[in-house]
Amino acid sequence: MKKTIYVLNGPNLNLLGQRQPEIYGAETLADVESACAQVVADLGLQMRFEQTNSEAILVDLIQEARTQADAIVINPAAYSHTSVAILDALKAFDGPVLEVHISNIHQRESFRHHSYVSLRADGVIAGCGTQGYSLALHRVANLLA
Ligand code: CA2
Repeated sequence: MKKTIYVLNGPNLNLLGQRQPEIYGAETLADVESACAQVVADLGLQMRFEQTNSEAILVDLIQEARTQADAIVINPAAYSHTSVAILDALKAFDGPVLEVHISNIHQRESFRHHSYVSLRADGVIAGCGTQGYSLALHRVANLLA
């Protein structure tokens, strides 16, 4: 049975590739999903890839992952910097959690420097562009092996 990775994306990431390419690059979220699907297949894993603008839906997906997933790769977007609810949900998940930020949040406004999610994440990748998802999936595969 293949292990399952939930790849979760927070608010406004549906706009990837449409605005601010100098910060987030030119790839769309559909491009990121395709790249992740290829990596996951190469690693012998399976994934569910989701994006939502809703904090509540993100919490629901993380709760669902408790029984349906072996690991989580999450770009919580702006909720990284605000959401104790997402942190609490991730704390109830037993497997590896990798946090991804496309941009280097530490090089940006000070309010982006702190992430609640990092308190739970087993690893954080920031500033590697959309390649960060692939890096996170490789790390997850190592942690699950
Ligand atoms: O660098 C990242 O991946 C972020 O998680 C992206 C979030 C931002 O709030 C975090 O501080 C860092 C924003 C995602 C919004 O993405 C857009 C993409 C194109 C156009 C507008 C927004």
